[in-house]
Amino acid sequence: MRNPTPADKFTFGLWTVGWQARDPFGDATRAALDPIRTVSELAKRGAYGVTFHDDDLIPFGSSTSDRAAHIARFKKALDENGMKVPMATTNLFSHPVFKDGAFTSNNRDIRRYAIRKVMTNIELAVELGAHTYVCWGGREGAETDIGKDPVVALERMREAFNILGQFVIDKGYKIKFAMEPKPNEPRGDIFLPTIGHALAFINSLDHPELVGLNPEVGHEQMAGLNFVHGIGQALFHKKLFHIDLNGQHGPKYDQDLVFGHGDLKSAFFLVDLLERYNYDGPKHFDYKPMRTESDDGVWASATANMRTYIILQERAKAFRADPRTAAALEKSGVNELLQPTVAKGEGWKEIAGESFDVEAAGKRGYHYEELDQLALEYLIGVY
Ligand SMILES: [Mn+2]
Repeated sequence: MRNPTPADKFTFGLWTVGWQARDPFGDATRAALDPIRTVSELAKRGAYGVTFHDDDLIPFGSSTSDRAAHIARFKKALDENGMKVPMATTNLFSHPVFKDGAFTSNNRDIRRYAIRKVMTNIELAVELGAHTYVCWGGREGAETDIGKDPVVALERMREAFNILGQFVIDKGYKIKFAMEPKPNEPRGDIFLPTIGHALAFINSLDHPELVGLNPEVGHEQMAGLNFVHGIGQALFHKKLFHIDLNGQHGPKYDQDLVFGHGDLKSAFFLVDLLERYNYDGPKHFDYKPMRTESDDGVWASATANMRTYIILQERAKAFRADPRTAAALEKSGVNELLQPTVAKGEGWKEIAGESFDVEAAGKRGYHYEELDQLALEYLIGVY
């Protein structure tokens, strides 16, 4: 396989490789990583850029002069390593002030503070050249259904996105928002838990054109949903603004494994879909190196994400190019789905007047078993 290059547009959050591996049951197992080192280590391995939450770069509560110093040395590292910042986001979940949410906190002053915190970091994101601003509402939810009226909470969520939309319009910023759905964790239940919920919500905004999605593999799979279908719907609505790639083994806590290290078959079909539909945004890895790893394991896991994507890309391409695949797709009728159900000029009357041999059509086999096995053999490299 070839090595990753910036042309692949692989990006990593500072918080991913920088995760110190604190979990609900244990302390940190790794030292803090200086973002400057992260930028150079990732650049060395062929990444295109990095992304950040405000607090990843500028410790919460920093003075104005400290903030400026953190930004200056980060910018210098980006320049020296030719690394980009295509996306940024806000930490609205770590500080205790956000324990009941940010845009949907029951406390109005907290809601206003949260919007202000986002606006401050959007200014920095724009300065660093980002075109996407991710919004993950990790604490926007509840543990008890009596604690927050879900209809009213969505009203407040809409207010926040409308204000932020107006903010970027008034400032003339070329940045779009990408909502990241997640069903639960850290809250018992989170509002807008899936791609579908978020898509419906976006249509209720004053400027829906400014808001799309940043779906994450594990977040949909935590809810037992098919990520490939979710991405299919995001593409259908032209809302795939960004993507978070990682791995997850079905419905359980958010594992944030390396891409492909969960449901590998789903990862293969995902890459196939992204490549066929020419997704050209960043391929952003939002994962956590295992808690067992020391520094070398962290960088090995960063490389693993990129290698897995490229391997799956090469396999998917070879699979599609094989005449046996074309024949199997034909046999299964996959291409028949491309044909509109009604021809030009036809309508319900033509359908109503038709006769059809139901019994004969019901006898047809679709040969998906052969097709699926062929895909699997490509995936595991036996072809
Ligand atoms: Mn996750």
